[in-house]
Amino acid sequence: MIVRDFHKLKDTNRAVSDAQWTSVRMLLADDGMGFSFHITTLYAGSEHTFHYKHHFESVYCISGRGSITDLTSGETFEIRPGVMYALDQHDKHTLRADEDLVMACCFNPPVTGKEVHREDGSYAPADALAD
Ligand code: 9YT
Repeated sequence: MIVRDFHKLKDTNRAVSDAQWTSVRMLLADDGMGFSFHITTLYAGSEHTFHYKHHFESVYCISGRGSITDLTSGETFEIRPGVMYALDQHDKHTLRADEDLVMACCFNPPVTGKEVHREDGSYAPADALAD
């Protein structure tokens, strides 16, 4: 069994940040679960375009308000506590945080922890990250 506390992990290298978001990786590829599990906070007023071409991702809103636009269909959906979206088509999307958005996210295949967002908004596939 793996038991971890967000409040302890947020001060370790499992917390990854840039100016607009921070993400605590509760589970990563080397935990062997077949998915990674993240608590991601997108800061109020920020906007993000992501395109996880090599991963499926589902995201559940714990707190905050914002929106997500599917950049293929042009549809926009409100994000509020209780709402989940799943990027089952590797959907390119823009997220907007009207307030700090706290999201629980799962990635399949799991993120290794070494990824950085590439210019196209994707993370490289895990086999491209081998040392
Ligand atoms: C909300 C969202 O897309 N989170 C992605 C995970 C985060 N960028 C991370 O942990 O890398």
